[in-house]
Amino acid sequence: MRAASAALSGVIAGFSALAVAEPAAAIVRPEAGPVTAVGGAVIDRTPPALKDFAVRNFGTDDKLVLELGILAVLALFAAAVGLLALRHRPAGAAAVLVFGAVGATAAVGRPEGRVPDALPSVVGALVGAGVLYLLSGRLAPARPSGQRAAGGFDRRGFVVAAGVAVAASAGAGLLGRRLDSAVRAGARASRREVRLPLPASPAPAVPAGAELEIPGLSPLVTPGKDFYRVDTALVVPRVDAGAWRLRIHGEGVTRPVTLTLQDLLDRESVERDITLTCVSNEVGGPYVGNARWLGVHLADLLREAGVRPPSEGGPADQLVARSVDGMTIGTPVEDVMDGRDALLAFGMNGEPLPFEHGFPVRMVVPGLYGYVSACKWIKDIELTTFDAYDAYWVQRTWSRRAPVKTQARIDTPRPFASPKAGTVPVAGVAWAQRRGISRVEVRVDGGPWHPARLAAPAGRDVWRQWVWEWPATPGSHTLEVRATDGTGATQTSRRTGTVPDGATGRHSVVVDVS
Ligand SMILES: Nc1nc2c(c(=O)[nH]1)N[C@H]1C(S)=C(S)[C@@H](COP(=O)(O)O)O[C@H]1N2
Ligand SMILES: [Mo]
Repeated sequence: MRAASAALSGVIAGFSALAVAEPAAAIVRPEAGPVTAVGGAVIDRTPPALKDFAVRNFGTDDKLVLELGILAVLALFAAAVGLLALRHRPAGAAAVLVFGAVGATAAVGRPEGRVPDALPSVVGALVGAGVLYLLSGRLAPARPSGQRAAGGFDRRGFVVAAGVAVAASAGAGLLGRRLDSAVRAGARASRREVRLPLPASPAPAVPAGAELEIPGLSPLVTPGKDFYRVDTALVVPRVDAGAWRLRIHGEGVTRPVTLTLQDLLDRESVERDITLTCVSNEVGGPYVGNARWLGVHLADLLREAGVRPPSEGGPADQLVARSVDGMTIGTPVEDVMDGRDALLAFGMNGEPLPFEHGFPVRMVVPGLYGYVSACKWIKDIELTTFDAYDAYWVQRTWSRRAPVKTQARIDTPRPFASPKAGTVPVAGVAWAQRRGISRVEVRVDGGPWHPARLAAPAGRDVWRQWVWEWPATPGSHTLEVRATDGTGATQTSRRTGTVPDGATGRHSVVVDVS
């Protein structure tokens, strides 16, 4: 009973510490909360294979799983610290402070971490240590003069103290939520106030027949709420658009500039349909989406700043984009300036960027995987060289350069579906940004390849729907697809993993026709 109460007092102390640290983080910086900070540090140190595993198995929930994991580990340690405090009160309290130090170190050590980011963890740890000290005091054996048996303790006193600690912590936690949403309200209001310009250069008209409208097939344009999300941010940055600035500087920049959102909105805007793909997308995976982006041509801004691409003798071959949360993304300057629609985007599907997708401004570069092109919550662009600097994922064994590989995906039928014998539409999407898709073929059980019918092309930077009417016969069958790009190159059948520069191989689906 005493031991259980001791473990419980450790858990309560941990709870109090977090309940105080989180409101403190809402004031200092949301990312500075101890759980978020430790989670971020874990993400920064996660080997690519494990990160890929997490993205693959938990998708956008990967971060929730990580935070729950951290809380579970913390609860176990807290219980152990409670038991330690039973034997030696100061030692228990000191152990809580050690945890605070871990949180503080993680917070300050994050890419954009500053010394004040230690504050939430420090304050939380002090409160936690105090709570543990008080509670474990209640667990001291009753004095011989007392009425209770030796080895007993002041049960009532403990329950009251524990109740007070829990109630006070819950109150602090609720206050924290309030503070946090107040902080976010400013950013939300600034997003509502953004007036997107009419595009000076509208997206080319989508031809009739670009959308096949087959049940289960991905729509041509992915709605924002369904658009995949891959990033390292445990808390989505909520940038206040009014305070946002973008700086362009570095090697070969003769006229460095700092731009406001209004500066960008006032320029000639460009609207384009561009398909974005993640390098962590497995063959047949979900991390690809197509949106209508609104923004400005990045190349024009770079020219005005004096930047020349390497092919014109410019000294910088790498453009490093930095986000407000410390992500760094390195893009070939040549690619950004070769005439493709490399955008600084502020609109997505007719709205200001959603916070999850980079509000107020992100980069979008057709033909490059997101980790080498699509910096969300961008705040800084530095011109440098690939020799001089490795960006975040490159430091973690991914390739410096990563053009998107040609891929086709079967959307319908789903794996292990059991369609009825007869004509079954096999349909999906194929993409080869910059090159376009010229052919898609399907085969059954390793038999001959059948050409699929392609939807009308909406541009070579846009994925293309396809369908093949399959005369399905009863039994188990394997459907397999391959795409050929606009240069005539057919995607390789060789299977490789996502690391270091994107998966290859053909998507296949097993179905059971009844
Ligand atoms: N700031 C920031 N930008 C980022 C990332 C990130 O982790 N942080 N992830 C990149 C990766 S790996 C991809 S695939 C795209 C995904 O963009 P989306 O989440 O809008 O789909 O964003 C890129 N931009
Ligand atoms: Mo990605």
